[in-house]
Amino acid sequence: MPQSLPTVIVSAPVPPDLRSAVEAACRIVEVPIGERLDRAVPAAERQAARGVLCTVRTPVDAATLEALPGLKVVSNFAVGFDNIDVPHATGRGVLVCNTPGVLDRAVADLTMGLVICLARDMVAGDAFVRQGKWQRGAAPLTSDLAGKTLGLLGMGRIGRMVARRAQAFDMRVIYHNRNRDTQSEAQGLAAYRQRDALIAEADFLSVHIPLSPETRGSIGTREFDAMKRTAYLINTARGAVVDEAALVRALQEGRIAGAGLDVMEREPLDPGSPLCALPNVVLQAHVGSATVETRRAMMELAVRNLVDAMTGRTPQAMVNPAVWDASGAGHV
Ligand code: 8YV
Repeated sequence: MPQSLPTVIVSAPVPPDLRSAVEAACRIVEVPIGERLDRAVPAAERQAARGVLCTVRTPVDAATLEALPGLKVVSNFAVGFDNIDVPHATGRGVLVCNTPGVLDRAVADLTMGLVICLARDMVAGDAFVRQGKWQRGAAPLTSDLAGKTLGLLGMGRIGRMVARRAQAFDMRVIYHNRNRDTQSEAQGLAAYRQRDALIAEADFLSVHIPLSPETRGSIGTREFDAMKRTAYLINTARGAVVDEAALVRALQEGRIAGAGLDVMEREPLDPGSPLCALPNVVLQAHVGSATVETRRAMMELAVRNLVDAMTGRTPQAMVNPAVWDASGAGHV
């Protein structure tokens, strides 16, 4: 008797050709993006599900994991995995995969875009032209990037990619990371600082740390008070690592110069948010990785991770590889 294909839940924007690659090895149950799987998936399909392919908008928390008792693999269409309760997944023998590496350049590009936008006041500059103010005189002067200090809070793949770009703009680059990146230091890419020193010294403080219980709200009043009044905060990582209410207060009171934010505590951001009323803030809609090329590379990796795990091949990018090591090719 032919063996039936394993069931996978797909809640992600998979293009047709990659969907065919999944369908060659799996039976797909489609769920709208962002729906809770423990509510949106019928009971029989929840029992049958062995794999999940989802975006960061799908919570894979304890309740979801309990509701999918046969689950073996979650392939996240993202490098971040704060939507997934990884310790709980590991405890249940569920392998978690993500998409590191392929989005570093796109996120680093956006980070530098925000730095340039703030230093050169480009949003105001655009309005200056459109509103005809140019007819009455020259636009206000702005600031050079050269010679300014970029402080990278977090020196992983993306942090390093930002450092490379900042060097090309003749910025001084300093970083803080839990573990020292001696290779980057030796290459002259960035100099190490203690966390407090980094925050006090940076003209642009750019966040590149993952969201975890330890980092949630870890950049707040204390940090904003320690920053230069002329400094900017850039966040292309996760909104919730910043205490957003404290950030709004610091911006409103002029205790820091401004912020460039691609991510917020709650997304999509409510246009009534005080952030939207602040002229010294540049906002983006969580688009760090949102280029055609990068999203394609992310989806190829996410699909490959899923199909590999479902067919007994070691996936390229595992968050909790111990789960795979424990069960190997017989995982599913
Ligand atoms: C989003 C991201 O996940 O990779 C990450 O961690 O935050 C982004 O790339 C993207 O919206 C894809 O869902």
